[in-house]
Amino acid sequence: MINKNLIENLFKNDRRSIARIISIVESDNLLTSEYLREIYSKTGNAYRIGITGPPGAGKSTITNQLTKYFLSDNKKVGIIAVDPTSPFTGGALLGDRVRMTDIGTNDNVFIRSMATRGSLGGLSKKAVDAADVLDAAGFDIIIFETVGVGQSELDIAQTADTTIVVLVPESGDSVQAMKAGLMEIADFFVLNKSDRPGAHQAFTALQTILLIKDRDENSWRPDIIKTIASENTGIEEIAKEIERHKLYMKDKNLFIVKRENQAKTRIKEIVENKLKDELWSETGEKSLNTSLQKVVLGNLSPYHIAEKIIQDFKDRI
Ligand SMILES: Nc1nc2c(ncn2[C@@H]2O[C@H](COP(=O)(O)OP(=O)(O)O)[C@@H](O)[C@H]2O)c(=O)[nH]1
Ligand SMILES: [Mg+2]
Repeated sequence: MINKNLIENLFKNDRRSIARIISIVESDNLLTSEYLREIYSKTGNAYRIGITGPPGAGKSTITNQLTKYFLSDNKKVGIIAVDPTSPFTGGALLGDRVRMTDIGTNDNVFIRSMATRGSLGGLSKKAVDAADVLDAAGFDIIIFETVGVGQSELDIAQTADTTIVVLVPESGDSVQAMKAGLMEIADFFVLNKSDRPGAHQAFTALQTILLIKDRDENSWRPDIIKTIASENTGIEEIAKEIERHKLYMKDKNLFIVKRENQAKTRIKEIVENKLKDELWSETGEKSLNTSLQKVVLGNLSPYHIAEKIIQDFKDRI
């Protein structure tokens, strides 16, 4: 059963209710769909920014500074930090938390860390669900901070309206990023740690890679913003580039298309998850287990068993 009071308080931006509903969304699948259905009409107003890149590139520092910038513009900011590379739960982002304490105590900021518990795929879904909760609670901006290493982080980044890829001057970083698929998802790049040696060469190398990419005259061209996040240098430029990208999308009617694509991906994921859950609910799992011996002894092929399980499933629904 959902708690209507909790939802009423969520709409009033009550912090405890926000935290409570995000916890429910993180842990309980059945209640999740009920809560998300109930709050959905209040979502869609927050602008979603994805910040991704290799560990240590300065994503948390940028998130922190950018949040301060938005706060000075009277915006409410929700932050969802996802770090599946860390084996710890909750405490995974302790370092980030310490650094974020100055914004963490602000009433107009809500920070949620999500570490990996079980599957990575589930993590991106939960992060997006949590973003809906923050959206419904009235946050103007939602920042996803994710480590750019695996498919799941790419998924999360793609649910953002503007995706920023953070790189640093370390040799080969841009080549690595290209391999990891980060180049494809970046609406623009931030070359952080521009105080480090090699910053200029890294900038030129990245520029060259971007030039090679085939784009027609009218399409959006990802820019590169140089920053020294730890000194708050270049943060305003990031905010302006986000705004420029947002206006470009609205201008070309791409914003709606982007949101439609996000909805499509999400609906597909929900359908697939629900089907999977139903499929492997008791009977499916049982019929699988009873068939294993036949497969191992060579009597029946895995394809044969799979077809039978699918047929049984179809008969059941
Ligand atoms: N030299 C230098 N260090 C930075 C800069 N930005 C962040 N750092 C430092 O780099 C380290 C990693 O930053 P963090 O924001 O935690 O990176 P994340 O793992 O991408 O979130 C921290 O010690 C930061 O203080 C910068 O522009 N220049
Ligand atoms: Mg971080």
